[in-house]
Amino acid sequence: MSAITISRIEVRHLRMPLRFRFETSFGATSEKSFLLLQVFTNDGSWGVGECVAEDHPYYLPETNGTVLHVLRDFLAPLILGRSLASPEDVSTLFGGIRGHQMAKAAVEMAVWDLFARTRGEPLARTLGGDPSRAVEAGVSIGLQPDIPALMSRVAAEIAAGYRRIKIKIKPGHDIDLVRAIRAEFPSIPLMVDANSAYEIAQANILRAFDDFHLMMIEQPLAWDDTIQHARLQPMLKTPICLDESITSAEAAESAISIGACRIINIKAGRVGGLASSKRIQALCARNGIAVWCGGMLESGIGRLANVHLQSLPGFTLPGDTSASARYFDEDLIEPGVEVSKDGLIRIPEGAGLGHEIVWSRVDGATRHREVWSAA
Ligand code: OSB
Ligand code: MG
Repeated sequence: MSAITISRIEVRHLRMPLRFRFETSFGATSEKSFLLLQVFTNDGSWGVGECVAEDHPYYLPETNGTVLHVLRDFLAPLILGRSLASPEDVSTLFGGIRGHQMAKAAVEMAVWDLFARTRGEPLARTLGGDPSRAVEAGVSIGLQPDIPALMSRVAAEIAAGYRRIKIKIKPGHDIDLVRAIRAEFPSIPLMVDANSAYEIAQANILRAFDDFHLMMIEQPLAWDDTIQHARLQPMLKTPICLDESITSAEAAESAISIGACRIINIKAGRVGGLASSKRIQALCARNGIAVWCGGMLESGIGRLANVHLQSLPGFTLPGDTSASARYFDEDLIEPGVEVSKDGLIRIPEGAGLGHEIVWSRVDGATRHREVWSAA
């Protein structure tokens, strides 16, 4: 495989209306506001990466503002004009910059797409995955105004074929929600995500979930405190899954070594990219830690990257990758990501991400654009 040199980077800020209001313990949104990054070579080849940062630092510290700053002032100058033998070179180049995983991942994922397109193969193959694998789709349901509203959402998603239901919880909106769902759906694969809304002093609430055979509790405690999760896990029968706390392969290794979780949610954007995701997946496989692919309400572009990532063998649990049409009236890709009646997603066979990007729609959603070129 010949080396690739990136000569130009184009970043855009897009806003797209969501088809529903999505509420978590850290806030609510009805709009997807994100950065899209395209890398180009001198011969006109390109790749695209979607950044998972949001407008605010309530999920993790990065924001669209910090990402744009770090991209413009640090990451773009490091990568422009540099010869890359493989996508793995990107994280090495960025090694001197601490944190800013979402900013790094946006560049890295665009470079993976560029390599895959250049080779004329699906991203899944470039990643070393099995492109014939069927991806099991789960769904993440936000906090609802009341229990009847939640029950109708759950029923609709089960009817749509999703293989696992995740609901968001927060103090005061937790056990009652699970009890109501279990009364009507005693055996559906079910889990909860607290987005760090609890403290270990509330372990009695979290222990009450043990009666409802949940697949897992996702990130119950602080985003930056795996020690407390390690204290909590032996108090529960329900496995703890970490999301926010896993920001790198090193963080995953530490969390596993102290027993802070039995399951890990991998989001390429949160862990610095796809190479880091691969490393975490392999580490988890060696340690008997189950893995699934998280989601960040991505447009079709980031959504397709998540589909390809799940071609890797360790992704044995249904992920938060749902159909494009669930989120957007008009996604940025054609066709959208589709979920079959039995809850499966097929990995696209075309080069790179594999579906057409509708650039007129990208243009329509763009609010700001910057272009940086090699000196
Ligand atoms: O915690 O997994 C999370 C969305 C935004 C920020 C954090 C999370 C989520 C989701 C949505 O749960 C998953 C999806 O449907 O993309
Ligand atoms: Mg989560």
